[in-house]
Amino acid sequence: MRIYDTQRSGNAWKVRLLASFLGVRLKRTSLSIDRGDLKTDAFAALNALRQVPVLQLPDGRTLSESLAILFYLADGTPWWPEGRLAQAEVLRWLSFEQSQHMHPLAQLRLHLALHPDWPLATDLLAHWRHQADEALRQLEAQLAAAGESGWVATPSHPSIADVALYPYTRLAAMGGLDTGRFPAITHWLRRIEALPGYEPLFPGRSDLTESRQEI
Ligand SMILES: N[C@@H](CCC(=O)N[C@@H](CS)C(=O)NCC(=O)O)C(=O)O
Repeated sequence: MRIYDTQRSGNAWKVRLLASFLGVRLKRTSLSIDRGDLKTDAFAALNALRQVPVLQLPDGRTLSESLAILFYLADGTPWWPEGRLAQAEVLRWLSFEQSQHMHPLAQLRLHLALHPDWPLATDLLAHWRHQADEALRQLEAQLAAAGESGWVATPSHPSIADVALYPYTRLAAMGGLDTGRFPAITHWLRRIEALPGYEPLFPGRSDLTESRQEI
């Protein structure tokens, strides 16, 4: 299987991270938003929304949307729990990630760290900060309730909800948000990074996780 990504995409990092935890080798085609690679007709043929990540199956079919790809890779493994209620709980937190968490955190990182030159209304920044803080508070409360050994949506083995929520939480500081205020989040980030197979945003280069540049 092949992943189409960009080097700094948090949504694509979710997919590479899970593949790495599962020991699934993905071939990689890294595109560049700055170079305009996502605007080409060739890329639109892979994903009409012109967004990464895209997973290409060995027979050429493609799948977009990070959470759909996480499910595709995780089904039949411990990262997708058994039982209708446990699965629904994971879906609840995946929905939270897309509707409350990812957008404000990703936009703050994009505008404050990756493209500070892009024009932006200041009230939008304040709006995203408020939303991102609220999302982090919700995540903190959930992790505190889950206890030292619990995970976002599951009690004993991490699920794709942890993988989905990890990248933009880990990258929050680039958007001016201090996750050190949240002890349960801080503990959870460390536990994820200690799991066998953990792969940083820039593979083999943990020092570049908060890089503002493509390399
Ligand atoms: N809901 C999508 C969001 C994907 C997304 O926003 N991808 C960004 C990179 S992190 C992208 O391709 N941005 C380019 C654009 O929208 O023009 C997912 O979860 O995969």
